[in-house]
Amino acid sequence: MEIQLWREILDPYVLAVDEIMIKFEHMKTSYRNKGLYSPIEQVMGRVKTISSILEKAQKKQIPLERIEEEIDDIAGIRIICQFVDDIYRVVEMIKQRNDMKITSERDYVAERKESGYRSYHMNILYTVELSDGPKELTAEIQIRTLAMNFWATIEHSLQYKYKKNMPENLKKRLLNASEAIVVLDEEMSEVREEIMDAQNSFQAKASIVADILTNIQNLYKVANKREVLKIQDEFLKIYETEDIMQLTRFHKELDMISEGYRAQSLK
Ligand code: 0O2
Repeated sequence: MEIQLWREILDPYVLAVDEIMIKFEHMKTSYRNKGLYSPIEQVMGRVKTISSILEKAQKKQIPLERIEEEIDDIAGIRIICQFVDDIYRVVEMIKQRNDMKITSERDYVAERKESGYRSYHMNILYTVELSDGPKELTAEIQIRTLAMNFWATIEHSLQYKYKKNMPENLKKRLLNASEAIVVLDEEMSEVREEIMDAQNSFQAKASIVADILTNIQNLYKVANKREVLKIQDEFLKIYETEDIMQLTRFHKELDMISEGYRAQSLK
């Protein structure tokens, strides 16, 4: 197939990956903006390379004209979570969406592959709007923890290096490592509440500080400069104490001051 034709085939998948990634990134930031823990830690995406498509087509004996129908991971999205429970929360979130129609799911977290690979796979139908109208295409979403991703990345490079001839002792070591990853994920889940508390209070503090700084910046436009400098000094003193209660109280007081100026400006 000519390069130009490949470009025509792959372009809609590039758009799909970009759009889907933005949507998941938005989910992540909307949790964080509310000062909440996000089950999504990281979002990645890629369109399969031409050589990788050809390799898969050859392996699965797919004729070139049926590539789009038969290869369902031309568009691939990877969602990385901190904890195993988060994987299932993300799965539920995807199921609630109207713009992603799930066609199949494979839970390699509950039942890992022979290689030791663990991840949750979902195939979806997604519609992109092109210059000549809408196009529905398939995409694969892989959802896994940071630890599962670490294992899969290393194993993938070794698979690439050895092709089908991975030495038996290396396969065994990878299986052992995969078991260690299961234990690591379980251990992390045990301390999940504590980790989440720490992260939640970090997020909450970050969101309060961001709000305070925006308020101070806006006050510079409407209030007396000396008064704003006094507020700013007070904020810095409270910030240094690292006392979240004091910071929250200051945040509320500042909100009232800003509200007062806003009301005055409307008169
Ligand atoms: P790349 O480079 O990741 O894009 P199927 O068996 O087809 O019904 P499955 O398992 O979802 O269903 O499909 P497939 O084609 O075996 O695997 C799809 C993708 O899952 C792979 O993409 C890998 O990303 C990942 N994967 C599946 N099995 C393994 C494994 O044993 N080890 C690792 N590291 N990854 C795996 P590709 O095609 O490898 O390409």
